[in-house]
Amino acid sequence: MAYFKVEKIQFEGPKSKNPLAFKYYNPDEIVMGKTMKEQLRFAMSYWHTFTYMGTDPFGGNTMARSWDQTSDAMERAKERVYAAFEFMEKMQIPFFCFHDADIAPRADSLAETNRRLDEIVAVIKEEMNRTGIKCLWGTTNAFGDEKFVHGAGTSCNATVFAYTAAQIKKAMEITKELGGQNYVFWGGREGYETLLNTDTELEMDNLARLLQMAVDYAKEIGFTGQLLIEPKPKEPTKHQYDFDTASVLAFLRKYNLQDYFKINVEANHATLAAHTFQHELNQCRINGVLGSVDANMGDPVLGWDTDQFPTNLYDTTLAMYEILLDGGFKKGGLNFDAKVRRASFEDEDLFYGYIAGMDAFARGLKVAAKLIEDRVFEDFKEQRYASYKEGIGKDIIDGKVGFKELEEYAIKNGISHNRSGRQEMLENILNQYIIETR
Ligand code: XUL
Ligand code: CO
Repeated sequence: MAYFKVEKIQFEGPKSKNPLAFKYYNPDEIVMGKTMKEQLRFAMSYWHTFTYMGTDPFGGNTMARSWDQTSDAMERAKERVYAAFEFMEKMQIPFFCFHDADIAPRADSLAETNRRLDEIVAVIKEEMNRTGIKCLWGTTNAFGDEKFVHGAGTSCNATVFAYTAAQIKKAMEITKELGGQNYVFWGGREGYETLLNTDTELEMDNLARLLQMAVDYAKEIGFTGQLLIEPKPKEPTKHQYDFDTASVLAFLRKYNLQDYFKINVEANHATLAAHTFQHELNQCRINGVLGSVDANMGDPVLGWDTDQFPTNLYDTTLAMYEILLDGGFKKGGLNFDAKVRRASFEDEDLFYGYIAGMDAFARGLKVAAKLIEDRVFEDFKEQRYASYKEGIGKDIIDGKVGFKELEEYAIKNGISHNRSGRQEMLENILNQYIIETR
């Protein structure tokens, strides 16, 4: 049975007026030595695409999905699998990402919840075999349920810590079973509302203990996927421990976990941390921890996690610029952690959302590749930092001088002229590349 009336989305090129076609995403086109499909590694988020029904803090569902009409929860979960794979096939999306709670309904007991997961995982596996669609990453939802009211791994209640560990254990097992290429930790409730009741030291030590157990268990069961941490500064808690890339790196290094984790950068989380998306990717790249990306965007006039489909070409270009400079994705990819607006409640809107995001990143990829090929920023930067290539600058880099020698140098030579940073010129060149790149 088909759940969607829309036919398979095809590449028709930038002149096409067909809203149900790709204008820029041409899966087989080669960009920097790989096909667009291989460079972009698009993934569908199971939660926003197949479990979000349009609720917001002020109102209930607005979306009546054709795959969501059966009253039996397990039957509904199976229909969701079939609808999800039909959608990915029609969208030409090669990967999916999921939380345990997205694929199977929770039961009262953990044992029954796990049994249900196994039943649905078997159906997903069949669909994966039928379609060749793969799992980019799995994760656990240890934030939605009432038991996580004080946190999961950072809960003040040790039995909640134990429950969280059990839930992650199972989620990791099913991610392995599905051939997941990564496993993500987003600490939904790992943060605090007030320091008046919070032992931050114990909570952060416990979070590290939980992650160490995950590392050990991955090794034990032979899960070779990349472990990823997804930073976010706030929402749902006032302060999340995994605030941004820099604080996650400091955390990993403090607890000696830096060899086992990379980062899953989400665009809208960067915005909430008052960083640009490019900043977060850049920090990952220079620290060797660029793992994967949750592709979405926020709204500049709304200060919360709106999870919109990414359509800002500056952001997609500069994101792909950092990703290409990093040598492209290895195990990671671009997961659309994005949802259509509450008022875009028809099934067809899901297609428009994904087409918009995929086209924006395809365009971003091509522009970024051209910028790198032409060494637009590289040549400028090389010249800007040229004073470190010779003379005193080279001595600083080579560690040949200390304060005494530098004082001597400064007294004798003073400083050479500073040169303009040429920001506006570079911004205009960037515009030209975005408009003119073919
Ligand atoms: C929440 C968020 C999550 C994670 C996975 O803001 O981004 O969906 O990506 O738990
Ligand atoms: Co995310």
